[in-house]
Amino acid sequence: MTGVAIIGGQWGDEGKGKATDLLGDRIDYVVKFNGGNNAGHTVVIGDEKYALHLLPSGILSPGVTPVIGNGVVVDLGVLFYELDHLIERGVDVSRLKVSGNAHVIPEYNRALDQVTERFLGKRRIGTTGRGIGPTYADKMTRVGIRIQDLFDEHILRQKIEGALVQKNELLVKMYNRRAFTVDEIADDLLSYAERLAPMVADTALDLNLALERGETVVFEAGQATMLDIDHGTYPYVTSSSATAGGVATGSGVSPRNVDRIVGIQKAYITRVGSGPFPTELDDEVGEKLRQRGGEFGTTTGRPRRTGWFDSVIARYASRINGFTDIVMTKLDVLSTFETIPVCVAYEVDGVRFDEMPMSQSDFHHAKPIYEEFPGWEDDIAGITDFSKLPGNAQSYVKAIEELSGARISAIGTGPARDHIIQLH
Ligand code: 2SA
Ligand code: GDP
Ligand code: MG
Repeated sequence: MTGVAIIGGQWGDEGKGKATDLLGDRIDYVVKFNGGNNAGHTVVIGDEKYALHLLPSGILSPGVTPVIGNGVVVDLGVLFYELDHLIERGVDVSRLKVSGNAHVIPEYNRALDQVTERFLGKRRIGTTGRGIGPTYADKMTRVGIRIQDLFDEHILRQKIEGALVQKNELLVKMYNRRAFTVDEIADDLLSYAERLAPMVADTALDLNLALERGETVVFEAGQATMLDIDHGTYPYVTSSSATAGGVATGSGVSPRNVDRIVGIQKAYITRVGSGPFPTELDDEVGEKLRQRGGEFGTTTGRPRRTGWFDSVIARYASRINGFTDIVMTKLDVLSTFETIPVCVAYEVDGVRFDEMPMSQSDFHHAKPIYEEFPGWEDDIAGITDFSKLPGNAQSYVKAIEELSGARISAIGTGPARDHIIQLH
């Protein structure tokens, strides 16, 4: 096996960081191919807890080369902040490679992200406010600034000047904010150039050569299928391709080289930010899930919305991504619930939908049709053997596998690295 993609099967925070970390000693490269510091991956190793945003979680595994691919948007201040924190804690970060084609997040895009959300009021997306959307918009309208531009000051200033014509118009006239100058943006970006230079590489070439040598490359998605710009609950999505399709464009590696596509899904489901959520539990049961699961944003600390497992979404994600297998995380969180409902289909105005409705209006009105499973009392935290799970937990996993459209290869039973049942 050479190329492995790790993809969120729900609305994010499924535990992708832990899934990547699990493969740690078998991998040579870990690539982030989409998103930026909106992501938040928490990895627990021994007594140490690491929260990573921009850096791929593979950076924690000795011997692995972490890569920030061309599809990522990079906040340079955050990049060096995260690197310095890891260095302080004794992590070797010297192998990090950053694509020269990745775009940077200039300060005006953070300002625009935040101010647009404020003006949207009730219609806001609930973004992380990190400037992700405006930076991808700039990339598409071809006024973006790339990492490689930092090494040609003349071009850099020209590009900033071009971008600021539009940005300042918006900021000042529309949102009553201050204008940015070319100098302040250029000075900020250039202040990172010297330290950044040795990390910048033709990462697409490096990854293709590694794959030709038969090395193992893991592609770690930020966000998830239901937040994907094309396949998610648009417009309540992030601005990048978080699904398996994004691996190729965001890293410069052919889809032919992705041999295994692992879907990560929790034993229940959560969402941060606005947007439809059929199985949401806006009550004390949802609060119990939030508390037991520690469901608070890794990046913003926002409480995550919680709900029962949604197998319509699971089947949809399996298809869109072509999951070869699924890692189910957080089964331990479901202990002590008397019954555990699972959404098997939706009902919209009297019509049953076994698969994702094509129209977003239907999805907004979808009512879950539940099948109920008996729960279990025992604490299963840290169990590593499937046969040691209570019978009802075993039946729950088998039912979810049946409904999800791909086999379950591992089950998470706690946050730590070794809190896992390996099945295949
Ligand atoms: P953005 O900032 O433009 O990407 O926001 C657009 C939508 O995407 C959602 N989004 C996320 N959802 C779950 N987890 C994310 N990462 C952090 C975490 C979130 C946090 O790991 O906990 O700390 O709040 C993430 N990043 C973006 C976002 O909520 C919007 O709905
Ligand atoms: P990511 O964005 O998909 O990488 O996920 P996050 O790191 O944002 O959120 C997942 C959270 O669940 C983290 O705090 C993990 O430490 C934790 N976690 C992962 N797997 C398990 C598990 O099997 N059980 C429990 N209780 N926690 C887990
Ligand atoms: Mg997360």
